Amino acid sequence: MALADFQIHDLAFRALDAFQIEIPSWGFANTGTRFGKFAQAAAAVTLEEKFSDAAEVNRLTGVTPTLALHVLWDLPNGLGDVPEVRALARRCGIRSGSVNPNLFQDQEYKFGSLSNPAPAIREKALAHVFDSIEIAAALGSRDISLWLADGSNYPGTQCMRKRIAWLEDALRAAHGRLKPDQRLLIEYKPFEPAFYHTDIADWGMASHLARHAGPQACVLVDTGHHYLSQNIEQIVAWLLHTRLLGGFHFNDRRYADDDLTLGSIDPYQIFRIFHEIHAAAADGLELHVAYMIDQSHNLKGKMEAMVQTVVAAQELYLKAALVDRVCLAQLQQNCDLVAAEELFRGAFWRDVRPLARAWREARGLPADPLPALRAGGYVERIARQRGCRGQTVSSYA
Ligand code: PSV
Ligand code: MN
Repeated sequence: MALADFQIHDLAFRALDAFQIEIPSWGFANTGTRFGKFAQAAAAVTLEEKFSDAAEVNRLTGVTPTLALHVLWDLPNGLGDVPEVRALARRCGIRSGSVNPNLFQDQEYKFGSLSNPAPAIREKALAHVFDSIEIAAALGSRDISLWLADGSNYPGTQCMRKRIAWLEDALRAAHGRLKPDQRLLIEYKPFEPAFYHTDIADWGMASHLARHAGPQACVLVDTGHHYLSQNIEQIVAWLLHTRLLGGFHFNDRRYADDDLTLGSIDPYQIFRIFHEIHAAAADGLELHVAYMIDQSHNLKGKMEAMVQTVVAAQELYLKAALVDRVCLAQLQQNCDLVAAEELFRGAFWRDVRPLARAWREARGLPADPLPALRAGGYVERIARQRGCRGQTVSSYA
């Protein structure tokens, strides 16, 4: 028997109350590709501007209370910047979110950071991770999101096994510095900037390193960090099963790590990922999944792209929450393929926008955040105040 309307309403409100997503400070800054960067007048340069933009997104959507920080870009003086970040967070009503060490920009990291053959460079990289853990602790941030650009460009130029061992040692040492409530999220990526081998190339390698590091380490899935046609929801199912799913960096792509807005190319994939998570929760798994956005809005307006992303994430999460799981389990058990698939796809095709609007109104939020952003004049105001300063950050995201 299909779910009754009142059950759907109830399920939807519970799902939306539970859903929050973190926005990245770098999503508001000017970015581009290696071929060029197009500066936007409204782009944020200072951390104060990034916090202000994040606060506006949260005011409109109500589900983005935290801002992910990249240490080198946002706290160039490390711990010394913590008081300012704390003050900004207080003033803007936005908490500091995950802390991202930066082990890919310094010249020394040309041949790697934690898996560089030179012990002194490995030590420098590890010291930066230790500092990042301290920064996170001082800011009250639970998660340290670690992505390494380490790898090599040509066969035979590096010993992959030695590099595994160096990574194991470093991540275990980093784990030893975590406070009891902190987590180390290990992000994988198959290629770029390294084009022959990447030291943490997939979820299996990340899982091994997390297990080796210790119980507070887990895996971070960036949806853009997979080969084309890879079954990401199956990876998610495995990480759920092995209790290693720490969180997501959401974005969409057509070709590689394109960093397009979530759901712009393949919303069904995000729905399928959320379905695995809802199903695991329904089966009683205790989950601590951090949902984060990691996008680079090179052409779209930063604020619009961010609000659009948050709304898309909410809607896809909601669609997946409304899968009739009891019925689906029965159909799966009976191998009733077409009926199971139709039920599943039916949930994806459901128009959940009226439910999302009703929830926002009930929570005192604008029913439609994107038109509300356009009507509010925030973007025009910051564009006037900030002007095109042409400053950019790394094009990797
Ligand atoms: C690397 O492509 C990545 O996904 C990592 O998460 C970085 O921290 C982020 O992008 C920075 O742009
Ligand atoms: Mn990422």
